[in-house]
Order: sequence, then C-alpha cells, then structure tokens
Amino acid sequence: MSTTEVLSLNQLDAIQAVDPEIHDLIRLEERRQANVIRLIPSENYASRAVMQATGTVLTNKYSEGYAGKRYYEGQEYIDQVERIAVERAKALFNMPHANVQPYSGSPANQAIYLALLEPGDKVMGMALPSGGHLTHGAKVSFSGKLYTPVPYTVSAKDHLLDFTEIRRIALEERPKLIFCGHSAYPRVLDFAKFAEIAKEVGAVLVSDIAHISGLVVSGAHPSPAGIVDIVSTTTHKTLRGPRGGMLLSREEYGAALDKAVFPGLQGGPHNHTTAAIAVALKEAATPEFTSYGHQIVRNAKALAEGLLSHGFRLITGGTENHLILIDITNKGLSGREAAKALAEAGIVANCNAIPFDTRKPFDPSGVRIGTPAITSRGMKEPEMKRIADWMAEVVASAGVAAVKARVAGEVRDLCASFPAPGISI
Ligand code: DSN
Repeated sequence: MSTTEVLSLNQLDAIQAVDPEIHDLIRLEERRQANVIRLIPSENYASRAVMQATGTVLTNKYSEGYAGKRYYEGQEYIDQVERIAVERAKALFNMPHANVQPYSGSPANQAIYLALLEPGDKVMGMALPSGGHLTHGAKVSFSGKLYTPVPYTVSAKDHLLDFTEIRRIALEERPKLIFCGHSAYPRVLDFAKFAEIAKEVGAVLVSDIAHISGLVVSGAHPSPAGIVDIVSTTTHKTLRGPRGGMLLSREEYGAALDKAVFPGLQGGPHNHTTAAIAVALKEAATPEFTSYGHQIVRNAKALAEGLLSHGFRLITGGTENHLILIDITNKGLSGREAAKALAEAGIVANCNAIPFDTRKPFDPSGVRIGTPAITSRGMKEPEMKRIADWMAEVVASAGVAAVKARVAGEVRDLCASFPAPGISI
C-alpha cells in the first residue's frame, strides 16, 4: 500500500493532534460500527467517497438562496455542486422538481407544512404506535401542536393498512394533507390507493419515503413518482448518503417548497452535505446499487423466516421491505430488555412500539430490526440465518452474561469477514 493510500485510510491525524479526546471517541465508534451487527433499520454505512465529501472546504461557504440566485458572492463552484445534486435527484427519483437543502427528514417535512398549510389545518398521517413518524401529526411534535392531526392506524386484525378505514376517516375529516410512508411498517406501500383517497377528498398527498428511498431507486419497492404530489426523504438510510434530507415534487409545488425551505425555515444550506448527497446519488444510480436494494429485501425476508422458525412473533407475519417489527412479549421480555440483551451480544437493534401497544413508548413491546447496514457489508441469506439463531439464543438467555459474551465474540468474527464500507479497520 502506498503512503498516500495509508494516509487516506487514516484521515483523522489533524483531529488527533488538536483534540485527542474526540479523536479517540470517533475511533472507538468506528470500531463499534465495525465489530457489531447493526440492525437498526434507519442506519447504514456511507461509503468512503460520501464521507470524504462531508469533510471538505465546502463546509466553509455560506450560500443562502438557490443556484444562480444567491445572497453572497463566491458561489461559482457551490452552484455547480448543488445543480448536479438536484439534477441527479430528479433523474433518479423521476420527479420534475428537487430541493436538496433540507437539513434532514424532519426539516424537510416541516417545509411541506409551511409551504401548503395554515396553522390549525388538518393533516392525516399514520399514528406513531402504528408505525408513523413524529412529523406526521404526533401530539408531541410541532406537527401535532400547530396543526390538527387526523391519525389513521393499521388494522387491529392483521396490522396491515386498512384502506376502507383510511378512506372513511379522510371523507369524514377532509384533511388538507395526507402523509403515507412510515418508520415501522414492514410491508409494500400502495401509493395508488392513497392517491385515490387524496384525490377524492382534495388533499395533497405526500409520501415520506425516508426509510425506503434506496429500495425505490433500485426498483425493490414501487416508486411514488407520477402518483403522489410530494416526496420527502432523508438521504442516509437505505439511500446510503450523508445525513440530510430532500424534497421532490410535481412542478406546481416546487416554488412553494423552495420558499419554505429557504427563507422559510433554514438559512445557508450545508454545502458539504449537498456534495455528499450528489456523490451518494451517483452511487445509487449504479447497477451495484440496484443489486444492493434487492438484496436488502431478500435478506430481510430470510431473517424474518429465521426468526419465525424460532417462534418469534412478527407484526404482519413477516416483511416485504427492509424492516421487521417483532412483538417480543411472547419471549417474556420487554422491547427494551430484549434490545439491551441483544446489544450486549453485539446485535444492535432498537426497541419500538407495536400497533396498539399497551406498554409505554420508552419501554414498549417490540423490537425493530432491518437489513440495510448488514447488506452494505455484503452479508447474504446464510448470514441472516446465523443472525436469527443468535437472536433466538440471546433472547432465550437474556440474563446469562456468558452467552452474550460468547455470541458477541462470534459476531465479531463474522463481522471481520464482511468489512464495512467506509471503515478502515
Ligand atoms: N429516527 C428515524 C428512524 O429510526 O426511523 C426516523 O426519523
């Protein structure tokens, strides 16, 4: 390996010199990410190229406004970066308008509210315990405090979306905006059915595809393009970019959304993030990424099969996307207890509410897992079976330190054979 290559794998030398404390913590986190099986379905490994873009001089530049119409001088290169990101986003998602400036998913959704609604207007979204997101009208969020939430849930019978009920609520409440797209729903979304309902009640339809955007661009999940009015997404989940957000829309909503992002909500865009988004979008347009998206789903299905064979109870009975929601209560543990035991064994998930949960959100009945990050490491179906076996063993003996320690060691060995993108150790 040449000196340049060694240096490029170890780019923290300046941090180490200035701030060894933070340097060491970054290195420890890097090691943690390398040595554990990361199953939190909203997390991933960004590529080295994406991470390099985030650590550039672009962070030094203010650029309030949009390409060609900025408030400060010196934008000749920043404009080009943002234009490239916008064009790649439009092409990849097949939507006529794109804004790549939202700082993340929640600010992207805030911009939609600001662009289209007045305080107090009705917004229909999936209730949080059913798998919705805070910004879709949860009472504790700005969306539920400043606007009038009209929640829908999944069916109590099978935990699937019940379009008869969603339509009934929409007809009764006449919301101005309807959100579809969820943080803990393991099934394919039927955008057309939502669109029919939105059209019938005259609502704007937003699909928040933060969780599944990488699946959408790889064809592993149907696309909302041409069906919904606005698409909101983060860029760091299945899309595997930097932490950030994007809005895509029909042309008619573009100007209002742009104005809501800036100057409505934000100041200068984070240009280093914009560059990294552009890089991630380029990566996401490759055949390798298409295979990646499909493998995420195949892995999730294999993991679900493995868990079912061990008697785990899965919400909706399985998965069609990247995530699995486990009702862990039949294993005699709460969601938090199970997630904690798994983490001690090197398998990192998050506890999560299940539909109609009777437990508190901080210690709910479920565990949410997903396959985006482990698929980025190249793990496939055989590894999913091993992970399911380990999960069963750890959950069955959650209080036994020796079991967790042994599994953590086996997990480390497996991880060593599947190097994580962007990590040099
Ligand atoms: N925090 C994200 C998730 O884990 O799903 C949603 O914003």
